[in-house]
Amino acid sequence: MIEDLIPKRLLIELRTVVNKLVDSALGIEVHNEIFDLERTHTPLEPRVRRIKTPHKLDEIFWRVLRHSSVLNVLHSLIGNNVRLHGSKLNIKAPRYGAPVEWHQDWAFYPHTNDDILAIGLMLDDVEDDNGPMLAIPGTHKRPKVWDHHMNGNFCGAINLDNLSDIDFSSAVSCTGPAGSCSFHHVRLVHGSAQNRSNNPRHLLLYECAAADSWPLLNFKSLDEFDSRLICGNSTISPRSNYAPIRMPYPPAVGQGSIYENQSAIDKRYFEIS
Ligand SMILES: O=C(O)CCC(=O)C(=O)O
Repeated sequence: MIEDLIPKRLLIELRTVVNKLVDSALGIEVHNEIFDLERTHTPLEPRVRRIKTPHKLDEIFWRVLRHSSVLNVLHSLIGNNVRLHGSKLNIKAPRYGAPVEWHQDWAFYPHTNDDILAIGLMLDDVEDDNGPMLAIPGTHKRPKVWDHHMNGNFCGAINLDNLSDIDFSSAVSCTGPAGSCSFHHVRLVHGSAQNRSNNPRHLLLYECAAADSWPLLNFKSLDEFDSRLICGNSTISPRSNYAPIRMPYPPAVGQGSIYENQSAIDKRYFEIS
């Protein structure tokens, strides 16, 4: 966690853009390319759970990511050559904002090496009662990808059946004032509970990979790939290191966002009310 990493003025500009995007969900009936919707969403009373790929929607998302304070941390953690894998803005509205079940990001997007992290930029003050991201320290160092399958299909959540080697009571919460950022390794076990407070929690997540870490899935074209370079240079010589891999196949019954993937699970850790 780094508190107050993003300057206040930039944060205010970012929030204005985010509010406009959220407002544009009025009239939307079902999940689409941009919006993932709460189960209780209606077109007239929109309830947006996620903006799916904000970096494709407004240049400000790139400007924030390339802010020198963010780049300095990226350089120190995964080097000078870094590519954006993806982005998302998870919105937990007051009282009903949905939980995210325990998972490792690595189960969704295995690469040739695991020099990959996610930045979680808090757009609101995050406290213990508005659904902070929770992480299980040290799990990224375990030589393991946990089982994220259920009834034969990928489900985007760690299968809790017969699970005895994760101590969920050791979870730490990523809290801090708006403008703070968490940086978590791609193999870290993490999740978050429903927002039961009266305060919103908007968390902007950027998935960042060392440029020589190539995805094992969904490669579209070299031009598209290189267009996501955040800093430094790209390479066509991927580096590989040993990290256990379990492919997310057969695909989830609920394809789409992590929330849609996890809708198929029959055992939950975090309660929904
Ligand atoms: O929004 C959160 O609290 C967790 C998000 C997350 O882990 C994800 O979307 O992959």
